[in-house]
Amino acid sequence: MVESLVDQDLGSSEAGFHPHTSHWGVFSARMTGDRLEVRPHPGDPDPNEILQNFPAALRHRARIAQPMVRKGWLENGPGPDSRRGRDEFVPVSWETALDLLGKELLRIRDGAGPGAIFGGSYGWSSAGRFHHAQSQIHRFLNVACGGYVRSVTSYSSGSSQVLIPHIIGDHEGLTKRNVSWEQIAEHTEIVVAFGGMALKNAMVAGGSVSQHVERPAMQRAAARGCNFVLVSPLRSDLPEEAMAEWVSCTPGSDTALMMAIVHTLVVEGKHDRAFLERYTSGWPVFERYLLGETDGQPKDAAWAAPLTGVSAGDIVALAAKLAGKRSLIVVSHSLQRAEHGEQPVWMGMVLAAALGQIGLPGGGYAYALGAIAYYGRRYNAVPIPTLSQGRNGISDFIPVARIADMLLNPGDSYRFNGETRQYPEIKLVYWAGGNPFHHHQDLNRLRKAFARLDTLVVHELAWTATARHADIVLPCTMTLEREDIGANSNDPLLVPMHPVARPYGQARDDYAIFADLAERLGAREAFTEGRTVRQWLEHLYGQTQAGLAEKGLPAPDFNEFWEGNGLLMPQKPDDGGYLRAFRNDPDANPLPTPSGKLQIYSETIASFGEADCPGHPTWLGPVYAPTEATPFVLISNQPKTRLHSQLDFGGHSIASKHRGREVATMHPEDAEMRGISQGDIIRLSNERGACLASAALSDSIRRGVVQLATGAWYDPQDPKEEMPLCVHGNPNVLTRDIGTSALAQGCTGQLTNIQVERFEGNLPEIRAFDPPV
Ligand SMILES: Nc1nc2c(c(=O)[nH]1)N[C@H]1C(S)=C(S)[C@@H](COP(=O)(O)OP(=O)(O)OC[C@H]3O[C@@H](n4cnc5c(=O)[nH]c(N)nc54)[C@H](O)[C@@H]3O)O[C@H]1N2
Ligand SMILES: Nc1nc2c(c(=O)[nH]1)N[C@H]1C(S)=C(S)[C@@H](COP(=O)(O)OP(=O)(O)OC[C@H]3O[C@@H](n4cnc5c(=O)[nH]c(N)nc54)[C@H](O)[C@@H]3O)O[C@H]1N2
Ligand SMILES: [Mo]
Repeated sequence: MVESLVDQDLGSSEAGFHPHTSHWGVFSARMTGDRLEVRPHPGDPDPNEILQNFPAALRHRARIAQPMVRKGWLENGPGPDSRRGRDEFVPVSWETALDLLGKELLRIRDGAGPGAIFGGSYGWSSAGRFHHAQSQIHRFLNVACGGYVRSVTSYSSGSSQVLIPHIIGDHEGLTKRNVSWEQIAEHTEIVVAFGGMALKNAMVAGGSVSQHVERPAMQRAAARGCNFVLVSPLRSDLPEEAMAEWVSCTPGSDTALMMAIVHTLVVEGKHDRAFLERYTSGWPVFERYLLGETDGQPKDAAWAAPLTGVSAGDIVALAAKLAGKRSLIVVSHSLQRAEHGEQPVWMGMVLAAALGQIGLPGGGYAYALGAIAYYGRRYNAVPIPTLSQGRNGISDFIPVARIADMLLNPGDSYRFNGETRQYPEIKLVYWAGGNPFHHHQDLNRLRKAFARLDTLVVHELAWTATARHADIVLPCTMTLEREDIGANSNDPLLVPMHPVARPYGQARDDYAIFADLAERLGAREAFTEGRTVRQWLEHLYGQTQAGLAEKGLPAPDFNEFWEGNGLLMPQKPDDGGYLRAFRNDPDANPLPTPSGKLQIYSETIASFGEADCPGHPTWLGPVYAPTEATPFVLISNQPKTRLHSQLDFGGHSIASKHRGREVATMHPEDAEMRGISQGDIIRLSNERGACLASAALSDSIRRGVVQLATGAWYDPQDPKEEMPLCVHGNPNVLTRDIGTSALAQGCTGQLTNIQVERFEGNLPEIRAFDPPV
């Protein structure tokens, strides 16, 4: 299905257009005076509109023009300070900024030691294999500071990354080399997508993507007669092309729904006993639980109906539709980004195992398919360019979403993946390429955590709330202002990324900033290895070139690649990966789990003794049941018109707002009861905070649910207050900062409970995109 791109032109041959790429697709761009034009790759069957955030963003006033130091830090030096995020900034020269920061890094490195530096720096930054901010900052901290406390797992898949190795095996293999879109188009008879496969999400891929194939693949499958069933509180989680049946469920209830489907299969004798016997371990223990033999509660359709909001009849009918078919169970990342998020991921595997299709073409379990464009594709057969990060002298880490806990509770112990660990004492946090005021939960708590630091350093291209909370803000270039190589291990096109515009103001590349800082720490040569940016690109390209040569394929030299329209890399066959191999011969190809099989029961997890993640999938009760004070469940999912918070000031993102606010969707009947009309400004609140949004009414959302995408920049009405109102619509002022469970400690940002009312006051101004004083 992925057709050849060799003959396709990136559009760069037309006067002034330069090839480039992004998380949103390959494109070419042209600057005429101050006007930027962006054109998607002509070979992309379904280009992503997010690309259209670039033109207005490139020279927007939200960009950072020069280095800045927070006034309080400049006057009083490093130290805990509750003025962070409330203080003024003083513009300084690069020389001064780097001298101050160099001195501060030396003070920490040679005093408290690199174990007092948190360099996790989580975030998506921008595409490009060399100017990849995470690689740059980690390499710098390793080479020049002796290391840093890092973070493990991700906000995306914090609980599945810990769970899956215990029960299935390799997480990367499960998501990236398993059931493909090509297989679905050809073979699948029924797809049940828990949390959906929304095109808004599938259109994004970290690094680069040259073809958006999801829509045509679903269209082809549906035209062939494949049945799509969407289980979600939002109808838009599958595209129209899938012609899906919509099962509207209560948020956080999927585990119960899956259990009831399996219960129905078992009592009707329609589960695949031969598969369970041969390929899984622990089914008998789970079956006793399922049938109610261990706790007196059969997990049948009548039990699940009130929990899920799906009628018992519909559950039984869904089980009947699945039995005996080439079925595919999809569980989205979002389901595990909530309290007890391990359970639906585990139970999804059990459901797929009970249906017996795992390992067959187009069948089985495709965790996270459709969440990102690098899932469900073919893998490249040659390595893509990768910058070495060096060796980290510090072994300590935290699960990524525990950052505020760490800063607020140094020395406290916590559980993670069967271990009892201790939070380190951090003095300095260094961020490049991420936005914790986008990604983290309970932002008022995060502000308190950041107030504890001696120093917060941020490299940013724009005045995000994270930059506004920093002590030292260093302006960096945006991707269009530098040269790089774009690639993704699941996309065949290697892209020469030509610069399109000059750096904004005094902005510099992260690499150049780190090189000059490394000099102040006596490590310039070790950091740069004496290479210019162009020499690094040639060096990194050499990894792919060598891979091609090794396979006896044409391996153009760097200049030829650089002047060309993208290099097509060979890909591995669409072979179903390790699950297919396991199915074909489980003795020769056991899974990398303790039993070598799918673990329906895990002795290892049971031995950890965590009440919130027992040894087999368990219904742990509703977490997000409405209360009188907070009668709604808020879904804060990924935004359609941008990637996270990136370029929220771009044209496409701004156009999706109403009266300057982010739009929140709710059911017309819920709105009516509260006197809310389409376009009204509403106030969303709970015990942790409050924000404004603009109301959109739709019957494509379940009653009792409100949806507000992430990514509107945090905009406190009065930053001096302890719990300021965010006037723009950042849902993370509402979400709870708690781990999924003691097993995985994943992010739980997707769901929370809230109150909603019409906002009656004078509408406050949006200042998120104005540079600070
Ligand atoms: N409530 C809630 N919260 C969530 C989620 C949710 O579902 N609900 N989802 C979570 C998920 S899955 C994720 S992955 C996270 C995402 O969280 P992040 O990845 O932190 O979000 P981004 O907005 O992509 O942040 C990237 C930042 O890097 C900057 N940047 C871009 N290019 C460069 C560069 O070259 N150099 C430097 N120094 N900076 C650059 C951008 O301006 C931007 O501010 O959010 C999580 N947060
Ligand atoms: N346009 C765009 N695309 C993106 C991103 C972006 O920021 N913008 N971010 C990318 C990243 S980093 C990631 S990790 C992926 C994230 O991929 P996901 O986590 O899968 O994406 P979300 O949009 O957060 O959630 C998908 C849907 O799950 C549904 N949902 C929420 N809770 C429940 C529940 O309890 N049960 C059921 N059945 N459904 C539920 C919501 O309706 C939501 O629309 O997306 C990627 N794609
Ligand atoms: Mo993510």
